[in-house]
Amino acid sequence: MSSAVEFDRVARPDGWWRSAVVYQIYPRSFQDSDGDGIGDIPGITSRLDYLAELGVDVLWLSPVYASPQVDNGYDISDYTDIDPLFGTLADLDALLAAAHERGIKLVMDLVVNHTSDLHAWFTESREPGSAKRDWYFWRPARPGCEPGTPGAEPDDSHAAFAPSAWTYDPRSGEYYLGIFSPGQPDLNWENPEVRQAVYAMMRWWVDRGVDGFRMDVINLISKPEELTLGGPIEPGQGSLRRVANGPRLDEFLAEMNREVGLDAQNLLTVGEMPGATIEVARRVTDPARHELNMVFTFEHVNLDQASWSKWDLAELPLPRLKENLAQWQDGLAEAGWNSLYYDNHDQPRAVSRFGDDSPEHRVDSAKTLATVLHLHKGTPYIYQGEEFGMTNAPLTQIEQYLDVESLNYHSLASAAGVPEEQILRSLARKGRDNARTPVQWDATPYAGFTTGIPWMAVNPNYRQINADEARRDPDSVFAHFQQLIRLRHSSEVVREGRFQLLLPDHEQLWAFTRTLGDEVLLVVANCSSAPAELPVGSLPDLDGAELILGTHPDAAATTLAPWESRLLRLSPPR
Ligand code: TEU
Repeated sequence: MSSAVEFDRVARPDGWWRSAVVYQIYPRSFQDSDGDGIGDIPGITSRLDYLAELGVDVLWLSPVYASPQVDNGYDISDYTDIDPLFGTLADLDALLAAAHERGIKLVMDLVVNHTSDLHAWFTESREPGSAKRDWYFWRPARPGCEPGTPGAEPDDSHAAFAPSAWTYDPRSGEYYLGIFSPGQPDLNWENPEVRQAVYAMMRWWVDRGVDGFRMDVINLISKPEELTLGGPIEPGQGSLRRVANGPRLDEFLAEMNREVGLDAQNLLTVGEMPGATIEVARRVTDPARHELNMVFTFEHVNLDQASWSKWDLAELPLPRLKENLAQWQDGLAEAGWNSLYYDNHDQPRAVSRFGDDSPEHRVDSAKTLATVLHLHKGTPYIYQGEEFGMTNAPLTQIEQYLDVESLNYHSLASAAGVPEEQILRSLARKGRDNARTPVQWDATPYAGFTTGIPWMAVNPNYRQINADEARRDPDSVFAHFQQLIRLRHSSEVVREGRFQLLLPDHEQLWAFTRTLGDEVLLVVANCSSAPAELPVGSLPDLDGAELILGTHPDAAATTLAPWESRLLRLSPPR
């Protein structure tokens, strides 16, 4: 690997990430600079002033490493080089320096549960008897079956994005494990050589000046001893649930922390953990254990489904969503730390999923959802475009879908006889493609994202919904996010105050307090598209309360308008 280039590092005082707001960039859809229709690193650098104006502290970059793009970069073929699609290492260094100049930190996406099948490690591992054979999971065909014939896979597990988690390799006559897809073979973390190679790569990025890592499906790296994933299971999340939170997870994370100096250098670490429970999160984020700072839970984004297949749609009553976030607040109140998010590159747009993206209510519901999330305790994550209320895209035909997960679901469900309109309904509501349409910068062609033809169609509502319009409107969603970010920076009670859910069963109102010493903040939010009466008797005394941030001017009315929210500072106890 080339020598590290010394960089001026921005200060990273102890626990700095507890008062930070992180902004996730999905580079492919953020800003194109060279007209090829695909976002790139120089494009991100050109938008740093916008991000500084928003006020965010950290950028999380989805993968820009060398990759054949089977899963849009979550299949890495070289961890220490940049894919030409996105630019060069020099471009990345320039972005890092320019971000640091603005006091903005940069966190890389670490995808080390698996590599690409084109990674040199895997190419070597494919050779029977090679020194890297044990860097991946290889198994013989099922007993009594001819290798390479249908049904000869070691077991019947599906992959998240492919019919089988096992792929036959004629080179050795054996099968390798790819929990996500054949293009993403799982690394064998039981092998210390694998772990040390990952740690060396991480140190290389730290020496280059990055400020931390978002760790992709990091709770899958320790897999159950007996690897058989069991019988036929639902496509998608099924396999993950069988291999998550294995017996050596804490050991590996603590070793990584030690070997890379994650805590020693005050790096931000957030582990994406499908299938993680509060108990796992409390352990992993307990500062005394020196594993990770925080995790991404999936519980709240798996509630609007009738089974553990995300495509099996279900309505989500507000009390269930409130309850789940409150459980995580309570579960990590004494030790550990929450991350706070609604959407990312894998989830549909928040305002369409949890809010009301109609022209009448989109702005207020985007603001109110943001107030609720950012006033919980933890580190908030903003996904590109969320800050000005970008919505799901009008995806009505399978030809519009590009994501490997969507296309795999369509293929499997069609083969299983699921009606096309039912498949398209599920894709429209939950497909990852919703989050991957180009960022809508302004009302010029292709929303200012590219001067070429965008890799994915721009949402046609870009003329009404774009960053330029939002920045110029003092009552925009963008302006609301700026205020929320400023609050987090300035208010100790927002950062550290104890959380208490109120009105848990109310179907419209989301209400809670944050308390630190004598200071009590109250959030009361109407998360519905109908007016809601304030149950004054069931709330703290509002007499003398001060409106800190609201969506509507009249903060004294006893009826909340649709999607009206109020952040109030209660008068101190007399
Ligand atoms: O996602 C982890 C994961 O569980 C995904 O299957 C996600 O839950 C699903 O797509 C929801 O619909 C991470 C990355 O964020 C994702 O983009 C990658 O595809 C995946 O890991 C494999 O690296």
